[in-house]
Amino acid sequence: MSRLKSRLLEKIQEHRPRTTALIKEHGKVIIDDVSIDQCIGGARDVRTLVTDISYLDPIEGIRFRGLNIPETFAALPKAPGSEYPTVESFWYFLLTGEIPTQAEVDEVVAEFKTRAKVPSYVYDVMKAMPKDSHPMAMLSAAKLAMQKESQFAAKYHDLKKNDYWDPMYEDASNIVACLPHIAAYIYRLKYKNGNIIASNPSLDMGANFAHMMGIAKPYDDVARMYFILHSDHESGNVSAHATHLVASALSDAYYSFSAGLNGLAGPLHGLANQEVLDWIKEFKEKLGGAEPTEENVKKALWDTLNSGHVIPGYGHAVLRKTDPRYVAQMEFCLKHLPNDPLFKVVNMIYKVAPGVLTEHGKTKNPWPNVDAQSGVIQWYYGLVEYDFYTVLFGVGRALGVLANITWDRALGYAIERPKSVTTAMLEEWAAKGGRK
Ligand code: HAX
Repeated sequence: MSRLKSRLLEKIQEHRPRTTALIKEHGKVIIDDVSIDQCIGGARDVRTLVTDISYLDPIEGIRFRGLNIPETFAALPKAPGSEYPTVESFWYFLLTGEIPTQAEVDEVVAEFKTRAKVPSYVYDVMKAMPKDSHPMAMLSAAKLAMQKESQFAAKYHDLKKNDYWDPMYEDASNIVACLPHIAAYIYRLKYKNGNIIASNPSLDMGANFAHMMGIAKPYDDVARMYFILHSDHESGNVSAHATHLVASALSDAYYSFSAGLNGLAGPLHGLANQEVLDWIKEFKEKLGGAEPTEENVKKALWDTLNSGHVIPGYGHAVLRKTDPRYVAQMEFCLKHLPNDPLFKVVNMIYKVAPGVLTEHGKTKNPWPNVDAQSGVIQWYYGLVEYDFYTVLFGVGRALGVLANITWDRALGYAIERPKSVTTAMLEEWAAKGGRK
């Protein structure tokens, strides 16, 4: 057993009595109540999920295993000559909650190379899809096609519930290791005439992804930063929740993660990074060569709102301030591409949009989220095919959601089944002032 897996097992064994005690000794303690607007309005703020992988505070933003973004970047071992930690070190951290030593990271890097075996039929599935298929449909189809590789599906009949986490961990690790290969393949197949670049087994995940994409340094660090930043946002967001929900039926990690990707592909969720670039492109076309100014940005934002659409990259279901993932990427831009014209437009939108959205008066959070900034960096390094951006998000998101469902199985979380009510019931309880 690898050091990561045996450490994970120790952590699971330490953790199990806490979950058992909560259910057995404190199971009936009330932690929340639910109002009609939460019931109709997407269960916002209703506390009915448990995860220890990450926690999202409305003001402070994300903490991965207790560390905020700068703390996470500072604490984890870096790739040689790199500003950012390896993705492999972050995977170890998400699974165990511990900062790995360099030797432990090296072991995961080596292990991922043996796991990164994408069967040839998966490439055939992607090749067989229509040329104009969305890259997210290709990514999801590739993952779903690989389901027959699932160790969980093959073994669970012969296992006790306490051991389910083991093949789940194996599947999760294999998916994480294979994803950069599949993503780079989609990119080169779709946008580079199928001119595929073979993997370089001497590189860590971030560097190998940059290599397979055909993008020079420091794109290796961009990849590491991007995958880590997009990994997790506690388990209530659509992609994490969809993955968790499907896994709760004991569906394996391939089925579950493919479902998560399908949710990520929605414009209110991960596809927003594509929509942001689309919005900027349309805005620039309308300017017809004129320079962007705060005035014309403001007018374009109002035009979008008045046509009944959302401003992509702004607002959040939980956050009530600028997303720290936005800030982390902005700091990267300030260091590496401060004079980039697209970065300047994005900054101009940042200056104007919160005021416009506040005046518009609908959104609870007028500040930017991760997706408002992420495309700029990709564009700067030559990745201008922006319908690919959500695939990058998906590769990162795998880390969080797959660590999460491995722990779901370890702690024996139940099949998810919230209760539905009818409109007539809500009307009756509304008239009585509550469900009495
Ligand atoms: N532009 C215009 N209106 C907005 C808005 C925005 N950026 N954000 C929210 N609103 C509107 C909502 O559409 C809603 O209007 P209705 O009452 O007419 O339905 C109202 O403000 C209240 O919404 P809210 O409570 O503030 O926000 P929600 O929790 O319902 O939704 C969303 C959160 C992220 C979906 C929302 O802010 C949005 O649509 N943003 C734009 C799309 C986007 O950037 N999505 C990515 C979010 C981050 C993420 O998940 N990345 O993957």
